[in-house]
Amino acid sequence: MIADRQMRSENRVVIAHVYTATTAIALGAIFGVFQGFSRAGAVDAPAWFDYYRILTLHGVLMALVFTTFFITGLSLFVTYRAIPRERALTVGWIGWIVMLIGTAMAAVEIVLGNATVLYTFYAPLKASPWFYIGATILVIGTWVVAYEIFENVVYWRKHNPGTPVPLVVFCAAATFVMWVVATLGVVAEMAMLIPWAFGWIPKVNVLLTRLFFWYFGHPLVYFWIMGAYIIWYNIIPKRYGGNVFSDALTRLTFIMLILLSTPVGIHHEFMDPGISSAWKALFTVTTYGVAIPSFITAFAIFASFELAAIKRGHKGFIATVRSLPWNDPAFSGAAYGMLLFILGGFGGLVNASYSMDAVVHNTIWVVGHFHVTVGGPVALTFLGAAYWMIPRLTGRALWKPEWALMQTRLWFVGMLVMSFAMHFAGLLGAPRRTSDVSYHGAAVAAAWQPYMIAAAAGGLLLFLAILLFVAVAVGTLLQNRKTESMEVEFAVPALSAETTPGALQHLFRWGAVALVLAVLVYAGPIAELVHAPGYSVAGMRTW
Ligand code: HAS
Ligand code: CU
Repeated sequence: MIADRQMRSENRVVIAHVYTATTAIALGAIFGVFQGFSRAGAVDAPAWFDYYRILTLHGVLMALVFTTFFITGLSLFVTYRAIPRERALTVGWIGWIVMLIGTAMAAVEIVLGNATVLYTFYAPLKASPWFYIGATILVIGTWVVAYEIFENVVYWRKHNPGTPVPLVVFCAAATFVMWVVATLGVVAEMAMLIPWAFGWIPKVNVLLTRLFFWYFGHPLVYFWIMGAYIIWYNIIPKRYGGNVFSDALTRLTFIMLILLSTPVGIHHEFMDPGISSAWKALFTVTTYGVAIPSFITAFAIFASFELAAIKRGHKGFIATVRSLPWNDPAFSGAAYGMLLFILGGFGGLVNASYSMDAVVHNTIWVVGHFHVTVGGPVALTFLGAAYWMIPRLTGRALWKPEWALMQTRLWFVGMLVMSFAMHFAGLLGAPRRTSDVSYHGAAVAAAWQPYMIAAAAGGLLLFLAILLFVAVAVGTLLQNRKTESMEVEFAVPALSAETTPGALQHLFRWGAVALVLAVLVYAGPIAELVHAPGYSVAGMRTW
């Protein structure tokens, strides 16, 4: 049994990460609901705080800050609980502080209007160098957290020779192995952007910076979904009395994600010039490859539902679904997230085809797609998991669990309405990232209007859901009612992990293979772009 004092100190580190995430989602939601209303033509951005600055803040806070702090918090939490030991927490705290400093620097620059470059910070849009430096510091902070998790894996292996690393820690560590490989791309990009933003070099190769961005940007989205998968595989089965379907299959899924998350990024650049179609075809193939671990996950999760239902004497699809604990907010958050991901996965497979992407690229369809991926399975699973974590971190009973449940339902409906509307409007040609889509009353633009109003209505439900979430998260801190138990249990497979083949227990070696694979796949496109200096420009501020 690890000492209470030790556990409390660990919890404080995790609380710092998780409540930073909560702050980010609360602020991001305010900017988000504005987006919806602005698109529907119901409000206008004030001249002193333009539409694109608000969009940048929304994207950065939700996609980069909320997700990252939640995943670092979650991963530290599961690692600390699954590998109990007396440990110093200096590294965990340093990680948080460094991440926070980076975030604050980037956020200040955006608020001041020096970095209205949206969350993809594409050149030739040129932000203040301090924005790029802040973002780099945020990434360095995540490496510190990665180190903390890896150190615990090494510790486990040293003290438990021959025993596999606990599955939940394996999943968290795999997520960070993938992340380290992926973030090398953003570091390469920053090495180009920072000197350029300072004016030390006159021009930057725009397409090369975009390529490095997407080398990082796609695995970034898988970093988010792997955070949700950690929860789906290891935490959620306990909510319905189930098991991990298979230890080996889970480890295989995470290893496939380590290998295949990075060499796919050019599927975001199908419509970009400078990269030849042979490379684009290769990236379509790898993109369909990275969908496989998600198909495996869909199978494994439902199989686990079904086995648990059979154990309780229920048979068949409907009985299985009905036997699930839909009134438990931790479960319902994840489960509604899974349902949204069916649509998100479908849209992703559409995008991955060059010819279909030509129809939807840069339309609001893509915005619909990422709201039923990062905003659906990822964010909703995280919010649900927060209802499970917060009492176990603070020792306090959840304040207003019925609000928590209502939050997951509102979010599900809001996201469904908003994303469907965005998908359809996108098919009709409505662009993304555009402040005024009225096009002087053109008939085609008028056809988008009803969808924009539906999207705004969905967005409003999402905003209300966030208010409920923040109320529960903060209310739990303020009230003094103790929780019944702070016990943390992770799902176990029906079969012992000992039967899992040794090759599926490596982490760092697969990370090395992933890096080699990424270099191989990207070498050709990089060589092409290096030889295309025609895309070098001085940069501009369009705001
Ligand atoms: Fe994507 C664009 C392709 C998955 C996020 N994607 C984006 C952007 C974001 C994003 C943010 O190929 C926009 C970037 C920007 O700003 O420009 N995406 C894919 C593909 C997949 C995919 C093939 N995307 C994700 C995930 C994301 C995410 C995950 C975030 C977390 N995406 C693209 C492409 C583009 C793109 C192109 C560029 C488009 C363009 O033109 O710009 C796949 O890997 C998806 C595989 C998923 C599945 C679904 C499995 C379903 C599961 C649910 C299980 C359900 C159960 C039922 C068990 C095959 C696991 C439960 C039942 C109950 C009753 C509870
Ligand atoms: Cu992608």
